[in-house]
Amino acid sequence: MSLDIAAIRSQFPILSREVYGRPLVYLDNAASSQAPQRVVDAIAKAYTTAKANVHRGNHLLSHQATDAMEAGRVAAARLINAPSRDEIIFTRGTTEALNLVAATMGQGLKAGDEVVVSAMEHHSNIVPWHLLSQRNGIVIKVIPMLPDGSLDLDAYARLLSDRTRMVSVCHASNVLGTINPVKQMAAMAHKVGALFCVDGAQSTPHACIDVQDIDCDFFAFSSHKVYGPTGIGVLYGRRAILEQLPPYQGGGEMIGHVHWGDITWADIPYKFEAGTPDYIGAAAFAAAVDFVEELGMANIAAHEQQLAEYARGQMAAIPGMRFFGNAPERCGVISFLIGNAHHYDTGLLLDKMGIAVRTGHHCAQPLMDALAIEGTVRASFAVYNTEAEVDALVAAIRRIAPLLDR
Ligand code: 7TS
Repeated sequence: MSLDIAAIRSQFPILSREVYGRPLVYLDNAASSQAPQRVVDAIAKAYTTAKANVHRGNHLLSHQATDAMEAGRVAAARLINAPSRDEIIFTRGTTEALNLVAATMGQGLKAGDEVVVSAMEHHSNIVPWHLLSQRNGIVIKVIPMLPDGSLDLDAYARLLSDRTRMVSVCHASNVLGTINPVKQMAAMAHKVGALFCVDGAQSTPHACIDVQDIDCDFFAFSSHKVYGPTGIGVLYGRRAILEQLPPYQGGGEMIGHVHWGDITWADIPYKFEAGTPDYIGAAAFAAAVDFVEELGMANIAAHEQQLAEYARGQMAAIPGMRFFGNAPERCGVISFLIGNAHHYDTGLLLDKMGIAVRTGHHCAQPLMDALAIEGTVRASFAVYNTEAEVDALVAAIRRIAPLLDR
């Protein structure tokens, strides 16, 4: 099914705003996508009709707020085909979800145990493991990349051993766009008895996710990149593992009972949700899932893929254009430099022309080291982007290229 992009755009009032007197061309979706009106409405509805703490009030507003949040959990489970809502833990986002995994399963690791990550990880899938290595001496092993920006799976196979306890990799790279073969990689990890965690921050907005098919033990993503509100994200965890893990943080609602010297934990997922959650964010996320389901993720992915291919084709004709990320399987992320022009200068000039892209190391500094660059300019697409916006980007690059120190 081809999508009616004009009708979709009309659901995003922000897309008709201007910046510096020019129409906004928003191509920074890998950082944060925009939210459709129904998400904004869900937030407003919660604030105006049922703002009350969840799971702890015996009054109507609290019941309604609880039901709305739990509907968000059910929607999140559906989005990634989790077997049950109990395996969906609400977090602040992907970062907190990955910290939760490292902090809890890390308690069972000892010096010399190995955790495998990849060369293209976001800092949120590097630093929590680094912190753990400082605490208990685990060893971090890194899967290298091939020249096209895909992972070297032969090297991955060689890294795995009976010392490997965990493999944690991104499903899609936020810089290169590379989509990693996580199903195959999960099977390889499980063969040596390791757990497999997927950072799905960049895949969940652009691909049909099925955690049961991937057969991963953990899967993390952020609502704000999937047309949802900020401040809320998800960690999926396999039930048997979540039930064994210790809690992450302590506080209200994550307990069975608390008496001096005798504390028990709540059942999953609440064991991992200490304190008042972002119940309005969770409720509004259901509206984002509704938006995605109405369009169909396969249709969204097809539109973005087509747009990215069109953009690559148009941009490739610009003299001096350098692309980063040429793996055969990629999502709608294009990282580039114009000759040796600084990414920051390029982004600044594009911004003045109304085009929002991200510049810099994209929180993936080890990847920048591997590419021997400081940063890139990144254009990233969402379902509401159009060929006309790509044309605007290409025209703007052609216009600014002569002004840049290349
Ligand atoms: N993992 C990947 C692959 C990401 O791209 C990001 C955010 C995160 C984890 C962290 O997500 P958060 O919601 O907890 O912050 N990536 C980006 C980006 O590429 N530009 O801004 C944020």
